[in-house]
Amino acid sequence: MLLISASPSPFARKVRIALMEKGVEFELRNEIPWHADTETPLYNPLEQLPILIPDNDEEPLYGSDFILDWIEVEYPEPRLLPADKRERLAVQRIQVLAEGVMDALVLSFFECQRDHPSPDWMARQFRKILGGLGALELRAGEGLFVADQFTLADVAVVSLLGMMDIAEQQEMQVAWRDLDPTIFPWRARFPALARFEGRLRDRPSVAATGPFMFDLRQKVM
Ligand SMILES: N[C@@H](CCC(=O)N[C@@H](CS)C(=O)NCC(=O)O)C(=O)O
Repeated sequence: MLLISASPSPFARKVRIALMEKGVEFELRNEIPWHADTETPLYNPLEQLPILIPDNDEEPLYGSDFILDWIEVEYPEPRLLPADKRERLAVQRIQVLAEGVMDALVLSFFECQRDHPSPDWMARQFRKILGGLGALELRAGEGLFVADQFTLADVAVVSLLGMMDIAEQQEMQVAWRDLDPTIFPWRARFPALARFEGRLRDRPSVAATGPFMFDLRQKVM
């Protein structure tokens, strides 16, 4: 099985963590989906990573949540979605929040690549990032997100928080600080999320998938 991934991508990291948790072997190929020579459009008409290419003749899979659903069906153990339907909905609620923040983060990152970023657009995405992280902060207890079981909720939030580290190291520092000087360090602004990340940091699937920025050499915006 081949996973086409991008090294900083929180969407791809979710899939990597899920495959590792289930002990599924896969080959990892990192790509930069914005470069002209990327193979991304060969497998995904939406031109986005991650893409999972199963070993059999099945079609390539894209859309990280759909890939996670597929993995849960094909490799049910250990479960990353609780059997209890209410707990399952609780997991999905956290996934929606974490992934909404990831989307706003990516939009914000690319707006910063423009010669003249739109202040209104930046402020709008930033509000979503603060709002989403604030909502997750309120829901982060002192254990895992839902019940006592490591689930796709934890996978989504820990992947998002890795992206916050990248944002803190990149030019988002400047752009976001102008909007709210208290955003960084994010661990001080969102202490419950910081403690959550600390509890999971040494888990093998989390430790092995730490994100790092790629070298974006071609102009995107
Ligand atoms: N909803 C998609 C989002 C994936 C996504 O935004 N991937 C980024 C990399 S982090 C990408 O490939 N972007 C290229 C593009 O949108 O053109 C998913 O969950 O897989």
